[in-house]
Amino acid sequence: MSRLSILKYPDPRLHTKASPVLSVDDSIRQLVTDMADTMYAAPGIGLAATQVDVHKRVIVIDVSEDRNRLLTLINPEIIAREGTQICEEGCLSVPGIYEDVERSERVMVRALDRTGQTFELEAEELLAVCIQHEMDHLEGKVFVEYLSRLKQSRIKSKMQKLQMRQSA
Ligand code: GNR
Ligand code: NI
Repeated sequence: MSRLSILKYPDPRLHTKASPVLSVDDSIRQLVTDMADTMYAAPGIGLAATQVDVHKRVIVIDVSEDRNRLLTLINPEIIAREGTQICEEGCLSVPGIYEDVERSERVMVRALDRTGQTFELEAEELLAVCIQHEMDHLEGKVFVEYLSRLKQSRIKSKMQKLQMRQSA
């Protein structure tokens, strides 16, 4: 198990579109283990491979209270969605920023699990939000891109100042 470092907005690598996983092999399972370790340590409720600079369609999520229900989604697709909800979101790649984002209320997702088997999952509430947030990362999209240009530029300069201080 090892913890991976998380890219911070506005790192341009966060805008890379991830490629499908061609075969769920041991290297993918190792990536999943390391991503889960990184997510639990952060702590966060989800992590997309994009955030650890691996541009493959792999997501880990755990929205359980006891942090013992790891969900792995490989090559996820949303096959149905309905309704809308607004949730205050945060992101491990944009630390300290929490803003409301509108998402679908319920989603039906099809994905591969750690063994390469296809499964379907119906999600609502926070899990549905998290799945949509993580799938955006795989498309190279960070949640702040839903905010006004003014908010985005304020967040960008705040993050840049923070990183200047941290690297000084
Ligand atoms: O830890 C996280 N919390 C969270 C809260 C509300 C909506 C989405 C999220 S995902 C985030 C972890 C993260 O950045 N995943 O990409
Ligand atoms: Ni995120």
